[in-house]
Amino acid sequence: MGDIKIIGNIVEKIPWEEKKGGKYGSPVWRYSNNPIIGRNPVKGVARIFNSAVIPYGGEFIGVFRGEQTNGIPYIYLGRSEDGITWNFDENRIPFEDEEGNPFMPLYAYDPRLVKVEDIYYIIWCQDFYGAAIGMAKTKDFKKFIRIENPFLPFNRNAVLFPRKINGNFLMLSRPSDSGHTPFGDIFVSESKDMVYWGKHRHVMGKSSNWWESLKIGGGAAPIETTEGWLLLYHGVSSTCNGYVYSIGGAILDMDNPSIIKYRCENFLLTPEEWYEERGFVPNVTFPCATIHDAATGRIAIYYGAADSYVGLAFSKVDELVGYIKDNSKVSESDTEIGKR
Ligand code: BMA
Repeated sequence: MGDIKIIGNIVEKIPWEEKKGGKYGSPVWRYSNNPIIGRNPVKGVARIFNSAVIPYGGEFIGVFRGEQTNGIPYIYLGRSEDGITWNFDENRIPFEDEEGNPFMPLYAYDPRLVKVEDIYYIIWCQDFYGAAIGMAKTKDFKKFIRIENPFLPFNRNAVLFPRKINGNFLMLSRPSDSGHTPFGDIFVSESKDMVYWGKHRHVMGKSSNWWESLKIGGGAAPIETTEGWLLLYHGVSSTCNGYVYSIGGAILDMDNPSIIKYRCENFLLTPEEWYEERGFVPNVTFPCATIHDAATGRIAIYYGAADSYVGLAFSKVDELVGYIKDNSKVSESDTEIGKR
C-alpha cells in the first residue's frame, strides 16, 4: 500500500478482484462477473439498480432500489455473505413513523445507507409535493423509523457523511426540479440533530468537461482518507440520444468539505459494457455505495447500470486518489459565489 490511506474500519471480507492488465491507466476496473444482480431478482420486482450496501455483523447488508412490476420503485432489504451474491426480502422495507404507525412513501428510489456512530441511516428520493429527500434510521435492520424530510422539494441524491464534522452531521444534496432535471450542482448542509438543516454551502458544479457538462449528483458516502474526503459522484452529459451517466471523483477538504481540493477532469468509469449501455435506460453508471478496507486500501464500488442491474467495480485508495490528483482541474464552478 502507498502513502495514501483510508481512515476507517477493517473489512476482511471485502469483495475483491485484482486488476487485470492496465487498460490505459484507468484506476477503476470492473468485476469480471458483472452484473452481480440480474433481472427479476425478487418476486414482483423487475429490476434492481442504484443501491447501497454496508458491512454488518461480519457480513453485508444493503438497501436496494427495486422497480416493482407495476413500474413504481421502492426499497428492499438484502443480505450477503460475500457482498456479491444477495438474498432479498420479498416485502418492501416497512418504514414507520415516530409514533409507530406505518409510513410508506408513494415511491422510494436511489437509496443510500450510511452508519454514523451506532445508527444506520437510509436516505432516498420520495414524493413530497414532487421529488424530495426521505430519511429513516435503524439500529437492527428490523425497525425502520422515519426521520423528518430534511430538505424542501425539489431535491435528489442526498448523501450523508459517515461521521460528524465539527460536531454536526453533514449531508450532500442536489437541488433540482421534479422531472429529468437538466441542471444541478452538489451542495452540503449541516445539522446538529438531523431535524433542522442549515449552513448550506455550494460544493461543486457541472463542469466544462463534456462528460459532466449537464449536471452532477452525489454518489457513494464520502470515504475518509489521509488526503481528505474521497467523493465518487455521477456526472451527466446530454447527447442527441439522451443523457449519459458516468462516474467521477473529487477530494474534499477534511474539516470543510465545501472546499474542493482536487477534482478529476476525466471520468473514472463510463458506460462501455452491455449491461451499462443496454437496459431500461441505456448508458447509465450510477454509484451509490462503496465498501472499503482500511487495512489494504481496497475499495469496492457498487453502481447501478442502465437502470436495470447492479455492477461492481474496484480500485485502491492510493491509485484512485493519485489519479484524481494527477488529473485535477478545480474551476470557478467549484467556488462558492462571493468566495475566492
Ligand atoms: C436520474 C435518477 C436515477 C436514474 C437516472 C437515469 O434522474 O432518476 O435514478 O438512474 O436518472 O435514468
